[in-house]
Amino acid sequence: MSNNRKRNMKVDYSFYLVTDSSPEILGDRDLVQVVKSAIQGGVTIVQYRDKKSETAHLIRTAKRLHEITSSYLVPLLINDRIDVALAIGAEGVHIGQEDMDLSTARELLGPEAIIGVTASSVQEALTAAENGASYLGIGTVYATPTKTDTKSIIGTDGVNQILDQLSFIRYDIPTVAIGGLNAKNLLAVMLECSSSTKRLSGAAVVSAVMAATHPLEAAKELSTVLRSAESAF
Ligand code: TZP
Ligand code: MG
Repeated sequence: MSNNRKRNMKVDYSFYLVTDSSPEILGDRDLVQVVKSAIQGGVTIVQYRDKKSETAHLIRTAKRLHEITSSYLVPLLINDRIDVALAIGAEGVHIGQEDMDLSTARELLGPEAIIGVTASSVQEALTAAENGASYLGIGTVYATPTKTDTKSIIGTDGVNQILDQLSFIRYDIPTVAIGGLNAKNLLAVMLECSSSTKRLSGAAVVSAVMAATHPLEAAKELSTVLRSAESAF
């Protein structure tokens, strides 16, 4: 994608899909088709997350995903792998606390790239914000079978501690909650994590869309919930 096209892409973090290629979640379906349906259902930003496949497979799949996401003007981020993002010209990356450090990633990807960082504590959030993260993925909100190696289940209290501190020192950085979110609990989470001074920019899901029998319908339902949360503010 050309740099101009990237610059014109306004980033909408409201409905953030993280992919999962494991057979338990994806079954025998085609990842790209599931992502396409999810975008048609309202997903606004996509992270390609695959911790198992080899580099050549990651690059092939990321290229296919990028063709689809670009055609809907939806940004594509790559989990962990700055090299894969560079290879296919993705809009950015998402990195955790154990991945490449933020400033090195920023040097490699440039000022326009979207670089998201996972934060589970106030300290992690402030450090990432100070070092130029484009947005924060805050969680894990609730325990989830999708990511069992997570150290930190922080609940909505933990999310609120981070949002309160960011707002206290007036950091205006987009924030997305992640972990165990679904159509049943999403509205409550969005409302619990908002006040007159703070608000989540969006919610990220894996299984609520990727494991759904009908990803388009599942995405539509979540999108409706997110819109009703927005209109409640
Ligand atoms: N990071 C924190 S929790 C999580 C990631 C990638 C997985 C969330 O998966 P699900 O299925 O939406 O609970
Ligand atoms: Mg990572």
